Amino acid sequence: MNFNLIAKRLDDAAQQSEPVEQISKTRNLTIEEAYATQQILVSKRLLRGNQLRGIKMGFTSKAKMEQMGVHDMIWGLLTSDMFIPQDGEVERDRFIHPRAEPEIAFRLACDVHDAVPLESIKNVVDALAPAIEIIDSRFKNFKFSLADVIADNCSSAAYCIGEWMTVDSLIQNIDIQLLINNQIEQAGNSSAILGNPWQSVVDATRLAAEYGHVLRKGDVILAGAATPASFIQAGQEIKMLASGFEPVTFKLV
Ligand code: OOG
Ligand code: MG
Repeated sequence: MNFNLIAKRLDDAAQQSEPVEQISKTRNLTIEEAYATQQILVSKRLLRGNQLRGIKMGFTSKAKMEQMGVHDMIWGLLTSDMFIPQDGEVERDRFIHPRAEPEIAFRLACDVHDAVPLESIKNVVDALAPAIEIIDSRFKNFKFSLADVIADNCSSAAYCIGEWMTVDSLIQNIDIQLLINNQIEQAGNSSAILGNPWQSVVDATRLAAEYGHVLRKGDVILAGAATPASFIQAGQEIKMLASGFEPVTFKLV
């Protein structure tokens, strides 16, 4: 099966909310091949008129790596059709087996072509915000190898961003909770994200530069979840609380 065919299968799976077998059951893609497949997959979304909105980092915390059984940082692309407005609603039927996880979002102040070190990372970011990501693996039973999940655009499905705050807002060592219908589902601390969520932005710029992906002013970077993800169902209100920030919330309908 060529990359284009794999990308088409994954794109159809997402469009039809029907899971597919893991690629790794029949073919072991290298990491480079998996990212090449991801590119083709995302280009299909762009051809339908969607726009690139930034990137999401994955497996930047031990909690997430252990939950999913993979052990390397990954990155995927966010597109305009994935955006859920704050206090908005999103339909359950758009997804196969959606899970929600608490995230921290960063917004780029300028185009970024090169890797940016930790010392100067705040110069390229103009705002940060609490966020919730919906991940929805296109593979059966939400099971995958590292190459599988990369090819599947890192399970990207939707994201909701709370109120943007200045870059001086404290995001290191803050408590984070994911609530479903006002019950605490997941609790963690932002320092679980690579010791410091800013490090995830540093790694995002490094990986984007390595793969020749230019990050644009206004692009969003999701730093990766600090806690495991929770399955969500129609009728639920999903909320993220981070100390010092306004809550972010949406409904799955
Ligand atoms: C892959 C996406 C991981 C994160 O925040 O670590 C991710 C998955 O768990 O299906 O978004
Ligand atoms: Mg995530």
